[in-house]
Amino acid sequence: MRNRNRVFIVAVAAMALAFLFDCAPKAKSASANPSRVAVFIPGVRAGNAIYDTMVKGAERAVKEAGATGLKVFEAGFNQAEWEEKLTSLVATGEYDLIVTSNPSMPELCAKVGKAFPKERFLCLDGYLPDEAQLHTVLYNQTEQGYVAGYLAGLVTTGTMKGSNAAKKAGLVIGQHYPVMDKVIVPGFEAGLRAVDPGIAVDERVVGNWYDAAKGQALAKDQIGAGVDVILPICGGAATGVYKAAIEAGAYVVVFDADQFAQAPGVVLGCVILKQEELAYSRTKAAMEGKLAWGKAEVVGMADGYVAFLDKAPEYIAAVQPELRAKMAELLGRISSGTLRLEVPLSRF
Ligand code: RBF
Repeated sequence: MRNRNRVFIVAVAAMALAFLFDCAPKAKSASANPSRVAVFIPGVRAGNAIYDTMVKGAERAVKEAGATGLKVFEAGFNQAEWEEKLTSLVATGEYDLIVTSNPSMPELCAKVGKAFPKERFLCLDGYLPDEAQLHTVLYNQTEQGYVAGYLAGLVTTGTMKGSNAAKKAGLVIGQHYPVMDKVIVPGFEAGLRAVDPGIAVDERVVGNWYDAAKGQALAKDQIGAGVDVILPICGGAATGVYKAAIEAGAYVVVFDADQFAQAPGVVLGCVILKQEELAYSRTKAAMEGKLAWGKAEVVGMADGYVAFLDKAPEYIAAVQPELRAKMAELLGRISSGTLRLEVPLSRF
């Protein structure tokens, strides 16, 4: 009996040891608790709030975790080079988590990841479910576009100093892509038309995310054609849009970040993304082994990740009280769930 017990105990111990040896390397592997983090910027950081705030958020998470410094890699504006640059970054073997942002990145990360099965990718501002190496988080840009459109609609149909009789709003975009064409633009148009179905949209494309001179020329042209309020979604090229609006006494509604300081009195409202908070919380979760890989999230106004800056003094100073009352009413309908603005995920 004793001998049998001993044999049994030894067998169990051996099994436990085998189990530990088998599992320990996996549990410590790059993928489970990534601690070596690199941010891949598909563009440049300067002048692009959405990338700058991603770096700030990831930096905070890495610092708090006491991990060694965060690598920040700027891939530049030539999109044809991004795949090769991402591959080279991952192939160094020095990073087990890549944090990146924009709707084109999930597919690229999934493709590059195939050759590096232990690598993990956190893709903000993008959506791709069921990729085991990825976690993606899409912003509800139906809401973001709608709120921007509603403000622009109130302004172009209203009696503010720079508003004209034409019911025309402008949109200046960096380039076409599915989220822009199927989520943001329809959201913006729906917001405008909720104010007045007769409002027209004048849409122009810069063709890149940096050319401020082109942004300025496009906005000037729009204003000449009767546009009195413009939504620029064109990265660094937006500074040109601000310039054209300042010169002509027209207005701007802003996406993504607080840009009131760019042109006080001209920038009327900002519908922001809490990209820094998102980068921080999801990078932290990844480093703690708490991020669900293979999952695609959508976050919006209800979670606080999309927000209209209605408390900003610049908004209160620049926008008439009756228009602000209408905005407050809209925000109330969204937060109460009376108005549901969902992302048409099946369309892309
Ligand atoms: N937004 C920027 O502000 N700067 C950029 O350099 C930039 N590059 C982009 C490149 C691609 C391929 C795509 C699909 C989007 C890009 N965006 C950029 C847009 C950004 O992801 C987001 O959709 C908008 O900022 C609106 O929230």
